Amino acid sequence: MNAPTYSAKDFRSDVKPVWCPGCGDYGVLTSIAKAFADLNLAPHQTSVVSGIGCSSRIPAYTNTYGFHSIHGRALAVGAGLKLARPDLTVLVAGGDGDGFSIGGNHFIHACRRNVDMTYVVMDNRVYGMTKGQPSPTTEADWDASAMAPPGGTGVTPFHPLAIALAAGANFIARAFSGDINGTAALIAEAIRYPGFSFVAVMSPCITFREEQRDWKSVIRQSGFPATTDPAQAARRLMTDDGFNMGVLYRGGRDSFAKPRSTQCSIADLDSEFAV
Ligand SMILES: Cc1ncc(C[n+]2csc(CCOP(=O)(O)OP(=O)(O)O)c2C)c(N)n1
Ligand code: SF4
Repeated sequence: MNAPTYSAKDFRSDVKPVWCPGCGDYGVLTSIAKAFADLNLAPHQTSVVSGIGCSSRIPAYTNTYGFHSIHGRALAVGAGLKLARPDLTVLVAGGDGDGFSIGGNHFIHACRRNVDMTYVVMDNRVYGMTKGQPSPTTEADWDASAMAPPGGTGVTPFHPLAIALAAGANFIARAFSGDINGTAALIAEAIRYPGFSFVAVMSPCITFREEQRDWKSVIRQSGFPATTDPAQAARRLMTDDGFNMGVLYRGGRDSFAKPRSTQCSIADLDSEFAV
């Protein structure tokens, strides 16, 4: 008998998203489902783990194993899941607030540790769920929300791709939520790539950052092929206007594997807790 093949809709749950109509996260949800299907995975071979935020609602909308965890801790949960179930495809997803603010330290160390999983960040440069506060990726002079200080925060934005590169991520790409097929292809490649893969998706919050609707007219495919040289990747990032989509960097590090001495079976665990 032939192995069953699944379509993107098999990776969608019947829970209807509560996102605002037009939110970029719809496109990312579709791309994730398409990537799983294109990789010929089955729902029981996949998992989606998130933190808290509008974007972090995504496990409810996927038909995979899922864990809607706590704010900023999705990568720790995802790493634990991957180490316990190395056979499972682990995709961690969330927003820029969740991943780079409260979760910033986990982000750095997930890149450094290089567990084989994929991190998809829907970056809208704002805290959408809590109604429009500036996030670590918000432009320093953005003050269009009642939640932002007059004149903006005045603080230089965090550069997630540069931080990922410096901290040791093995695969780094930038995508745009409006390009569903392109984003799905980048996510599929990130999943296939060994080690910690980071896909930064520009995903507009049309409610608190209405001007992000214009992203679709300024994004472009990067004219450069991906590089395996971190110094070249760094130069490109530092001279980039932030609108080049595609794979930036493919590294050569081995994925983190749990040392054999720390591996144990369910029976070993059972015996430890026996009274
Ligand atoms: C410990 C903790 N602190 C603060 C919050 C409030 N909170 C919920 S979501 C969120 C930010 C979400 O922003 P982001 O991750 O960018 O997601 P978006 O809603 O924009 O998709 C914050 C600060 C919380 N839930 N838990
Ligand atoms: S508030 Fe923004 S991020 Fe949240 S669902 Fe609405 S458009 Fe999307």
